[in-house]
Amino acid sequence: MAADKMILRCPDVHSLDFPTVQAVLYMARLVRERTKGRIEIVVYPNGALGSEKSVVNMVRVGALEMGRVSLSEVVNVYPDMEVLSFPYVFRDDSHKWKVLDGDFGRNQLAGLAKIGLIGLCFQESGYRSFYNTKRPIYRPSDLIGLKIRVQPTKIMINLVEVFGAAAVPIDYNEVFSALKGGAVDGAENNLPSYLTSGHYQIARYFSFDRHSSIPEVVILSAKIWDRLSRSDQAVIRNAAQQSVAYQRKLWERYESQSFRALRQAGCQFNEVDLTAFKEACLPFYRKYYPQYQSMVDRINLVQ
Ligand code: GTR
Repeated sequence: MAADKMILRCPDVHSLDFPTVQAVLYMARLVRERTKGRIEIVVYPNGALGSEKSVVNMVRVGALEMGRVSLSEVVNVYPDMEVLSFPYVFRDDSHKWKVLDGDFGRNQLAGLAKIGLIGLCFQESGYRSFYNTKRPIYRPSDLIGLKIRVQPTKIMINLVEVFGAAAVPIDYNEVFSALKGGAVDGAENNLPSYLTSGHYQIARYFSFDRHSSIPEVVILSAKIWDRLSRSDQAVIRNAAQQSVAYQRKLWERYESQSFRALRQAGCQFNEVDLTAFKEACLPFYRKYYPQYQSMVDRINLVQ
């Protein structure tokens, strides 16, 4: 038994109670049961195994078996997926999940094989909005002069610059001290991350512009995958698939609990002029259209 036991380590930058982590734990339970303990997925929360960038690289070369990362980190090595991180690319949640669960999303995950990754599933990550230490943001021009931390990707840098702020790419685990020390004035993320990272303690203004909804991705090393039997591969795929609905439900609850906690903590929330934000994205789309127009059209066609 011990001889063919396999441990699949799966790091996550979030804490144990976060929906991304809980969903992988759920998946781990299913895999353990269905392989009678032969395959064990072990979760490493709180960024214990390094930045998302290094996780993606390690999983690609097989130095690490799995990872739960933001799609933003994957597009750094697989730009084909960039379109899913475009601003306002989804009409609403239902459109987003039709795209991700449908042919489009399935093909995107399958494409990851080209870079040595098995894309197991997407996860919900809500909407990213701006928060900062200085003032409420109502329209993009309110961002002018602010230094905003972004995920280290071309897309996020371009987007924040199009809105008029200065983009400062840094790894997630360094943002708290960058905010505290004043190296950045703000950042952008979903409500649960704003809460659990502690950023809300320093950046008190959260403005709901909901510019992007960048899915999370669960990846597994193709090098490890090739060593698994077909039936073990099927067990893992099915468990990942089953964890998706579970994670989405957890997300919904966790997001509203986070909102309540943040309001109680005295953070200031405001809605924005959405039309102004969407209009400000036109130069962004003009820049990326030559490469991505057909993909954007395919996403728009999903009903
Ligand atoms: C969160 C995401 C993390 C990380 C973080 C970031 O929403 O869940 O995986 O990518 O954003 O901004 O770096």
